[in-house]
Amino acid sequence: MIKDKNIYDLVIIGAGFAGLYSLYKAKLANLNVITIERASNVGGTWYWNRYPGARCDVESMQYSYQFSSELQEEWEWTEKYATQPEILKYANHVADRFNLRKNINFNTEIKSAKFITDKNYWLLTNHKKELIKTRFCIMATGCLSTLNKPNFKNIESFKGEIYHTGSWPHHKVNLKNKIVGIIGTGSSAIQCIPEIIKDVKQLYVFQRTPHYTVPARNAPLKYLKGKNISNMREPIGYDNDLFVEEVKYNYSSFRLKAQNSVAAMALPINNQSALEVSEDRRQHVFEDRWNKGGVPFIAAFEDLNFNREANETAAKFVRNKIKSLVKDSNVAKLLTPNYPIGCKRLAVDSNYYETYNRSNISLIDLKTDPIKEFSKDGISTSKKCFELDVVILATGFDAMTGTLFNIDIEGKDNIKLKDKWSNGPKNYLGLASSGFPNLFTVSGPGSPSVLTNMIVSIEQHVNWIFDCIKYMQNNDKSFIEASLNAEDDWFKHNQEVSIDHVRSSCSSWYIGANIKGKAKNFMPYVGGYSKYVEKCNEVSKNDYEGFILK
Ligand code: NA7
Repeated sequence: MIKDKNIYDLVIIGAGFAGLYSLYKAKLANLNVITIERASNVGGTWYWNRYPGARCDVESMQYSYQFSSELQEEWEWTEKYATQPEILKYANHVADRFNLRKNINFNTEIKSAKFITDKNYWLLTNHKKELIKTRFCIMATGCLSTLNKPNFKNIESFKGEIYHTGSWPHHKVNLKNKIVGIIGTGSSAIQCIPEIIKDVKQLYVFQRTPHYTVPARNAPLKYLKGKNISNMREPIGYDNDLFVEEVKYNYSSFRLKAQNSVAAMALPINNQSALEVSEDRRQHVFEDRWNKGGVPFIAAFEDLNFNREANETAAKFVRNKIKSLVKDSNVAKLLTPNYPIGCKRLAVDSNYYETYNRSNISLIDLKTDPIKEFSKDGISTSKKCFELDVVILATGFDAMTGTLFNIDIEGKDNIKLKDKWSNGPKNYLGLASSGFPNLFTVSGPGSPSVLTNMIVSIEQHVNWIFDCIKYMQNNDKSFIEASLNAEDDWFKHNQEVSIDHVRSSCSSWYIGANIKGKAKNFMPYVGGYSKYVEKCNEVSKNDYEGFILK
């Protein structure tokens, strides 16, 4: 790498899990590196999403780094699904344990990034208009970090408090005895509602589309703690009877199972089709998965994601559960989705449906009674005015591209990323986009990212990027750019694999449908994590085939 003390080797944008691991790798490689983070501390999405009930829907023994066996060994998760505060504590622990903080500029936002072709560096500008030069840039900016704040008429006139689940305040929000309205019924609302109902006087849930959710069956993790460890079992993941020590004893084989899977998670696998078993057997398998809890429900049979008839058997099972759990049949009907299960991300909850049996909750169906406007006192729908003390927007994110577009990124020949991607994000392997040399995205569009266990995907991307930088150093290269052909082929492949997949069967943030005017393309790579990794490895083995190196 050409040394010029005014030019960083690498600038990493973001100090969430992708940014932290990138920084760790950069320091290991002795690069002159700085990380820039708009928040006042590390954690990324877990720094911002502090709403009541926020927790990960991937089990904590899997949603954790594996690059350091010491870290893996010493960290003790307390619950099967970690809460947001515990995950944030973990991110802070990682930052301290690996001495990462001194290379992070907090409270700093990058506003623009311009590639200076003749000098072969990126010129970044922060919110204070300071300039930063760097050879390489890693966008560790997260997939769900730009809020979707729908433009409700007169929202600014509301005199009560308004919060968004995705940027919840750091102080405790007092909802005791308040009349609260929550807009949205995605994963965030599904986690939040059963928590806040305990405090509020009355909760109005404004629902546009019902969401499928399965019970988490969260529980404290079990520790043997000093007892004699003999006959350690082989862990498969989501097994409620396992002791943490058993997982740790076999951690590498547990992690390998995740590596070889579709979603980068060790899941109990069933290779049967839902259609080749008897009705009794099918119900038994669904019931068993429902009782054990979590996302393995959608892997109950191997064809739920591809065969609509098979998918319908699972959807019907959940619809029947809603009917049996929600006492008021009209409410149950409104909570029942009519599209394939697993299209929108399957939510994982604790007593979501049961919460609708409480006396202080009302469900408003925005399909038949849409929001007309806000007033100083609350929300008016076409049929009624709701006086509210607090409004919670659980309306999600401008996912995957929103945060990249918030930075004015300009590549070679004055191409802006926003213009290049105006018909949807196009890049090679989700790692780099033609026209934007020496700039990598971690778990961006075009990679499995949000369809997988994110920490595993992040580590794979970051490892690939640093292997690539090392290869460039060893081969005297200072310029890498995805070729147009390679990215066209990858984009085509991406769209092809998504056509028959259940994820394409409804409107969701995966295709940008939640944001007005956003191009509608399937953004994450749905072809499966292990296949994707194989492709990445093949590319690097073949001297970065599909990239132009100079
Ligand atoms: P989601 O899953 O995008 O959910 C947002 C919810 O907000 C969803 O129910 C939307 O209804 C609703 N929404 C969005 N805009 C509006 C307007 N204008 N009016 C009424 N309702 C609206 O976001 P989450 O934060 O819950 O979860 C995001 C991810 O975080 C999740 O997938 C996990 O990966 C973790 P819609 O379904 O669009 O009709």
